[in-house]
Amino acid sequence: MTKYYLAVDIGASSGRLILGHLENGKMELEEVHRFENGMVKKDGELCWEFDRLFQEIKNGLKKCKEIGKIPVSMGVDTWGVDFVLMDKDDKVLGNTVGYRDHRNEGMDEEVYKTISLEDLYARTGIQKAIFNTVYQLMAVKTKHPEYLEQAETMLHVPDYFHYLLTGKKTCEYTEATTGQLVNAETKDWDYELIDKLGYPRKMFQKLIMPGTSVGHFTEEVKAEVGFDVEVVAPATHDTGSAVLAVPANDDDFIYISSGTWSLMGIEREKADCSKKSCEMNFTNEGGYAGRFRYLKNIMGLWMIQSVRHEYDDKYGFAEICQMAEEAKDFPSRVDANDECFLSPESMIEEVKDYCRRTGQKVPETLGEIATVIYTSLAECYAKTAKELEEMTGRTFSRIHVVGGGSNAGYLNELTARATGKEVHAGPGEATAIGNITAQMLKAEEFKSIEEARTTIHESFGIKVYQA
Ligand code: LFR
Repeated sequence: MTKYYLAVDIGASSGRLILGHLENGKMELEEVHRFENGMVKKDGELCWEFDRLFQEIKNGLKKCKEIGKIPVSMGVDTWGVDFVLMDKDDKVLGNTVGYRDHRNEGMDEEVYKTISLEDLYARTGIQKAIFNTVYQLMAVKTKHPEYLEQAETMLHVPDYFHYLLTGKKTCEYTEATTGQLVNAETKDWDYELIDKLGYPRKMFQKLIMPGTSVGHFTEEVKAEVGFDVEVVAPATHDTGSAVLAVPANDDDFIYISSGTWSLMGIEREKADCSKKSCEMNFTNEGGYAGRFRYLKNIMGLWMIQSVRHEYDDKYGFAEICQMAEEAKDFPSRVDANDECFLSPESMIEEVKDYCRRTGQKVPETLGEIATVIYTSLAECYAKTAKELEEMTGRTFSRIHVVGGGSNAGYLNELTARATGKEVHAGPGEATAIGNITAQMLKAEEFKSIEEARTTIHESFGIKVYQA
């Protein structure tokens, strides 16, 4: 009997349910369901539609039943930092606001009244991003203190879906670290910090590590989807899952997990919470098996996704790449890490405006705009690679690009050229593969991460771009 494992991988722009199994020593994937995602405006706030997403998860589960492939286990991964607060009756308090909403503006200054940026970094090792949970909770405390007063439970997004599936409240470690409230040394909630900031201690659930069983389906879910299965937490932070699926076992490389964001960095045994690292704004996110992801957030393909959306999604990503290549000599560049690109009214106007403000030629066509974005991203990668080498005192000879963005051939070429390093692109479904891998490790289908990564390398085509 084939043993299937199911990954529910929900990113900021789409979600999917993917079954994985081993056959003749190779990992095989089968996508059973895919759906759109994105933040929508509600009462003037940018919100996630968790009810709809949960229905999509159940629709995907029903499809597993229909095709007769009931998995051994399943797990959910999503983006980081976002959460729900629930009251004593487990009712969600307020809107399910997403991290790009403007409520966080100015919340850094509010937090620094209690603890400085440097101290926050020294304790957590997490880079400053205005949307980290630590700042979002300050926005709740400032704007809706009644929610914090009523809150009994805080769950991050994957934990919330695990809760809806099983009725069990857990907080998975890798996702929790993104919020900037977990101590990098103890790998547990930093309760002292939580107390200082006036966030109710009781709402933080005990942390569990990836590979831990959460529980079985509730009676309602069982009745609706027609079967029961064990829910096993993967590295529920999508980047954590993606990096687990990087197809290499040496350490002579930098990875880029390329999706809505580009997360560029290396794996490390210990966090670097030094002042210098803080100044460079590198982060130490918690990973599978207690490893750290030392990386930088780069705005990434969000910029292209947003531009594409403004053209009513008329063109596919491959077409946009092609148009960019045709306009490849367009000279302007933007800082792909500038906060102005985080949540602009219009990405097209923001890119044009940036070029205008900085005295550069203003792009007009889709191809020109896309070329500005792609070349700027590649330059940002090159700068980040240098910074990583400076921080570690090492050099790295290649870059592994994993995730959906690894299909952007033109960007891979630009990256190889800008960094002077070989680019190895793929697998595109790294996040789902990493999610499945954590479940397979739990089930002892793999004996070690090394064995899993070798299998991943042998199972999925990897395209090499020479420097
Ligand atoms: C990528 C990601 C990044 C995180 C950002 C916001 O999908 O999880 O790692 O910084 O989304 O949560």
